[in-house]
Amino acid sequence: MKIKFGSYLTATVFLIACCGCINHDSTVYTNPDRVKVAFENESAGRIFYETLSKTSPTPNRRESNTSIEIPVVFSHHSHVVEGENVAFNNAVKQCDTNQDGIITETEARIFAEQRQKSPH
Ligand SMILES: [Ca+2]
Repeated sequence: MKIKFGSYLTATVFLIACCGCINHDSTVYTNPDRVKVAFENESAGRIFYETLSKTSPTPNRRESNTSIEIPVVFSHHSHVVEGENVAFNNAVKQCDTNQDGIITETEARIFAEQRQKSPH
């Protein structure tokens, strides 16, 4: 009986010692280069940038958290923060419907209407 008690005690101490044994926290900042884009005219650029500034996600909405845990043994927490360029690149991708690298005034107006209906 003494041996069994000793084994349980050793196992309990081992498990307590291993709590959070492997713990990894990371914060990743992503801010890729802005995609190159041209505007058909000044009005197209103005409409695009005004719409982007009004509907761009706030910094808090550009963050995501991921956690992976195996109780007692392993835990990993990842925090991803997206920079301003991510929102810009997504807006260009949405706005430049024919993907020719030039945003026309028509595309900018359609983009503005879409963003007004569904901001993000
Ligand atoms: Ca285009």
